[in-house]
Amino acid sequence: MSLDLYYCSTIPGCRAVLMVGEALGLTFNLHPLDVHNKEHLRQEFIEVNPLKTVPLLKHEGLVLFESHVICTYLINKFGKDDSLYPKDPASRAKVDQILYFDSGTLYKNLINCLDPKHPKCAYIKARESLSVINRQLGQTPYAAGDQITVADFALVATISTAEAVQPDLSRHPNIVTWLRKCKSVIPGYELHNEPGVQQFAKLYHSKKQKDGSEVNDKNKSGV
Ligand SMILES: N[C@@H](CCC(=O)N[C@@H](CS)C(=O)NCC(=O)O)C(=O)O
Repeated sequence: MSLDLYYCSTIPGCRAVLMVGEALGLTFNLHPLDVHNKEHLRQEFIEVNPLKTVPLLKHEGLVLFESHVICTYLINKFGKDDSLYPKDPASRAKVDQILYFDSGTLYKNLINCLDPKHPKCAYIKARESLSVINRQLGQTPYAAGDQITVADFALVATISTAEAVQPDLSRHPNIVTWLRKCKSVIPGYELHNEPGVQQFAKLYHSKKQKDGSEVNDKNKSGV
C-alpha cells in the first residue's frame, strides 16, 4: 500500500516528513503542490484535505495532516526500533514537548517576524522561543536528550529556514553547534531539506524586494 505524500518543499513540516521517511528507508508516492502558486487550493486536494494544508499523508485509508503527527506515525509504524521516538513515557514526553513547542510556539513566532506588518514584539517572542531551545541544547546534545530523535528532525526543518532568512544566530550558540551537527547526521538533509530552504529564502528575498519590507527593518538586532 503506497504512502501518498502531498507536500511543498518550502514548508518546514513537509521537509521534516521527507527526512524522517529517508531515515526509515521509506519510499513516498510524492504529490508536489506549490502552495505559493495556490496549487493546494485545487478541488481535488481540498476534497482530501478541507484544511488545505500540507503536508498530508494518505496510507491504507488513513489520512493525516499535521507534520509532527505524520512523522511520529511513520516511526511508530515503520521504525525498526524506538530510537527516533522512544516508547519510555518520560523520554517520549521530552520529545513530544519539543514537537508541540515547535508546532505551537517556535514556528508561529518565527513566521510572525516575516510579516512586513509584524509588531515589534514579534522579534522578542521569536528570540525567547529560540532561547528555550538554546538553553535545552546547553544541557543535552540533542533537542530531547542524548540521542537524536524526531524532535531534532522537526526543529532542524524550522530553524534552518529561519537561518536562511536571517543567518546570524550568534545569540544562540548552542543552536549553531547543534544545527551544524544535525546537517551532517540527519539522513537526507542535503537532498530533502537544503533545496527547500534555499527556495524559501529566494522567495522571501524577492517578496521583500517587491514590497520593500525587510526582516530587520523594525529591529536591526534580529532574533
Ligand atoms: N502545523 C501544521 C502546519 C501546516 C500548514 O499550515 N502548512 C501551511 C504552510 S506553513 C500550508 O499548507 N499553508 C497553505 C494554506 O494554509 O493556504 C503542520 O506542521 O503540518
